[in-house]
Amino acid sequence: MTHFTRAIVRPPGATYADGITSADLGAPDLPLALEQHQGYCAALEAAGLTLTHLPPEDAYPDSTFVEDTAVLTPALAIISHPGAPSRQGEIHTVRAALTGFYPRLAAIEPPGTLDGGDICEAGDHVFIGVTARTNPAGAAQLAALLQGEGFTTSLVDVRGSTALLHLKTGMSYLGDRTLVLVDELAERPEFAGYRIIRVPTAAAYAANCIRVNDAVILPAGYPALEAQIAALGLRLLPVPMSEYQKMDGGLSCLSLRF
Ligand code: CIR
Repeated sequence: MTHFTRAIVRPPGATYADGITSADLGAPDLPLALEQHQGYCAALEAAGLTLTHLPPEDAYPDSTFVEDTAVLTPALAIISHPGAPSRQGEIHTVRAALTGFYPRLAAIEPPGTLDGGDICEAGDHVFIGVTARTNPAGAAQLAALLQGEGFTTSLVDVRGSTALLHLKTGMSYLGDRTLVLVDELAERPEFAGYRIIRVPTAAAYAANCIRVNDAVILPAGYPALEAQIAALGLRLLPVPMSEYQKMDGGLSCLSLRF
């Protein structure tokens, strides 16, 4: 498992409630979202990371979801071309921040589109989701770049799903060939041979969690999943995420970890 030392984060801005959402959970409360963002940052720091805080960008209501703007490997940063036109301008400040850490950068180019939330790194293998946001051309460009960095890749086409905005909306990799999967993904042949922690539909939001060094950061309020993760010997760092769930945001998408 990659040892992470850093993460890039960006708090939601004043226009946060204008972002894209399909969740029917009401408008987000910005002060509470900012408080939850601080809790999320504290969890990343508790897992050992040093944070780079980008300033809010009100021109891009969804720009707090920085994970969608890049795919990071140990030696190469790949800037995405987000699938939602309203999000494509988010990449510029992220690229500028990554330039300070990565001597080598690449980019997904149109007509390819790709959101980082569709990319699930599982050790030397990377699952690339094909969704409404990541098209086959973007997936193919990323696969070629990752193969050049020594990764194997496979595509997971979830365009038939109404519940999964991104592939990682429904899955996470915890290390040691262990995946957290929502019911809908649990039987897919792409994941045969992995140890699977299956998350029932009622707890589906928690399937998007992140392994960071010896810890797992996961949405607060899912005790059954916490118990299964604790049984793996991993430290639990639960964080409240309600104001991000309202905007279709998974926990992973609030940071770029490297
Ligand atoms: C969007 O629809 O693009 C944002 N409202 C949510 C993006 C969440 N990203 C993620 O889970 N990787």
